[in-house]
Amino acid sequence: MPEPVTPVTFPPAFLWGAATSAYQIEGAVREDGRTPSIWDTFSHTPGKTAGGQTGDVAVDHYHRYRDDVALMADLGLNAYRFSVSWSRVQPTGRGPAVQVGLDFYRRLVDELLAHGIKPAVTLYHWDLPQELEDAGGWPERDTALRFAEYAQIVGEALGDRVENWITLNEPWCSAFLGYGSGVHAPGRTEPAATLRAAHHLNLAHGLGATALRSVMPARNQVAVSLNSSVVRPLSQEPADLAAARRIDDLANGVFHGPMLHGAYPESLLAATAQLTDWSYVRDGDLDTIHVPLDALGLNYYTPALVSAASERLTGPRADGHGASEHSPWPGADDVLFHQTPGERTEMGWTIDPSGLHELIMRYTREAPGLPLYITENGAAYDDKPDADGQVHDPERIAYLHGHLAAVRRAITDGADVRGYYLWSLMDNFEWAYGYDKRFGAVYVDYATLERTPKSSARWYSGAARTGVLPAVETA
Ligand code: IFM
Repeated sequence: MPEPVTPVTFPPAFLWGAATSAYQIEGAVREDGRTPSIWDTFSHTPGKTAGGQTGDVAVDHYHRYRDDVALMADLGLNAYRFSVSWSRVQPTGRGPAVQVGLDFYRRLVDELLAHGIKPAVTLYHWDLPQELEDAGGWPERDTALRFAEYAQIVGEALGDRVENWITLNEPWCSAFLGYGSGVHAPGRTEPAATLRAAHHLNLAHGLGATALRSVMPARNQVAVSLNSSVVRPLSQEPADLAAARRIDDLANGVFHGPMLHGAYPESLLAATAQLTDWSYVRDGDLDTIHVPLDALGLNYYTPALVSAASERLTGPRADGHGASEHSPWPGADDVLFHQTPGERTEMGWTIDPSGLHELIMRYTREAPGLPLYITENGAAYDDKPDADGQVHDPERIAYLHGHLAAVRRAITDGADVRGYYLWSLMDNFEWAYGYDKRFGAVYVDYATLERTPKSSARWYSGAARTGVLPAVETA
């Protein structure tokens, strides 16, 4: 159903934010005691990222954070979601914190608050300290225990001034792309380790949430951000429905099962039984993971369309998660991914705001009463400045309008969505794709690091200032 084009008005307390993550924007990777994370190692390994690009400098936010906060304030944003670099505050992933590392985040938070911008801190956005990967990484239980210690350190440092907390960002990517297809750091391709990693990420979430609460004021909200997929079957044939169910378990149920319901889906355990016996799920783990949440973060870009294949598939999948000979979907070697029809962004991802509405309504049913935030949504385009130095990105404006209208429609339909964080505030390091995929509302000239708000930033600013979506020009 096309989204409405007439004025769309949001509730007065709605958060209008933008999101980023540490490795994608900070740079300064060797400063103030920071040690390498798995993304430093991965991006410096030949052949792992486009053109060998790294986050060494990124957009130098570590030194330019004051300007970046001023930019957000100029745009009228009232919320900002960023992540903390674990390697900056606890360089070996264990032991005492480095105060100078924490001080950077204290200064950033103070700057945000001084400009009336509500910070939301993500503790883990994929950048595990390399020493912890050397000790086995997320497939090892100890990594979850280390995460709890780190969560407590950051909670103690910032809990007095930050109310909104997110334990993990998109644990699916950490586990399934990091240890399954290997297109993300640490680049391992081990199906059984993928599922072990998923469990220990879940455990880290539960332990981390509890650690945060032990040191923070009770008013603070603890959440997790899931890139839950909207998985659609190609047909209503039983085999295609079963294929969609399998991918739904691997994309969604593996995380929301234990987090929201205290159990892994039986169908997931059955489908992966050839690969793992799940014996690393110890007594008490599911209770730990099933810690009550104060909110749920949903990240949405595009839906998935799948069908059953008549035979076992090998080689790259067209599932939108990068090219690898290794599937990120353990136990689903007979599921085919299809390109959904419609216009696509520069990532090749089909634009479908109805998927965001569907996702929000699903979690409204899956977690009744839990406030929801859209913690990421946005689009990459091949943006370039015009002769006048301005960057016009009408496609991004249309994307944002369509998706925000879908959010509003979900609110009308009974969903409790409290805020929206555009991905991303500014162009940045798009992981294995390097710097060519520009997701920012603010254009970054990578030669000078100069920031220029795109026309979408001004459009979004209008929405943030008024709570009403500005009209979209149609060609
Ligand atoms: O850039 C990423 C972000 O780090 C996590 N979610 C998806 C974005 C776009 O790919």
